[in-house]
Amino acid sequence: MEQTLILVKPDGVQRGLVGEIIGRFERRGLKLAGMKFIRMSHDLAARHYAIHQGKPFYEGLISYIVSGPVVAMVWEGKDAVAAARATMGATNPVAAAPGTIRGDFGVEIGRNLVHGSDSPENAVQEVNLFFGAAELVIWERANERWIRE
Ligand code: IDP
Ligand code: MG
Repeated sequence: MEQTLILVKPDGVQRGLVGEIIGRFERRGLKLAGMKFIRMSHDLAARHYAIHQGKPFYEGLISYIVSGPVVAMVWEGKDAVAAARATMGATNPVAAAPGTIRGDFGVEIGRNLVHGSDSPENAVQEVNLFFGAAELVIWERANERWIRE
């Protein structure tokens, strides 16, 4: 089953939107496999955002992501990466559709509330960067057959 790494970024935590954001992934039908509340180290931030190194927004992105605690989660399901990205909305909240997390709660690309892996390959890397195997929970969801055919 595909997994994706989701972060509630520091603005989402500070604005009291943790429950709202988690609820959207829950209601979507994705299944929670791991969750922790952490303050990201500079080292973890640099590894997580290595692909953006050298871009004009990189320094601001790193200082933003380490500026306060984040909720790190692993959600799983069929096409979990694409489903989560659709639930998040476009990177720039101004362009994000109403009904998405970013479209409903954001206005600024540098304060866009959530991170989600952008491909199944990157999701594997990101899940392993944030979670050890022992931190991921294998469990049977009682209503599974009403969510998945
Ligand atoms: P994504 O989060 O939708 O996958 P990416 O292009 O991977 O978007 O960028 C990572 C993060 O970097 C974005 O979520 C956003 O917080 C920040 N970011 C991206 N582009 C810009 C920009 O042009 N200005 C400021 N921040 C940006
Ligand atoms: Mg990205």
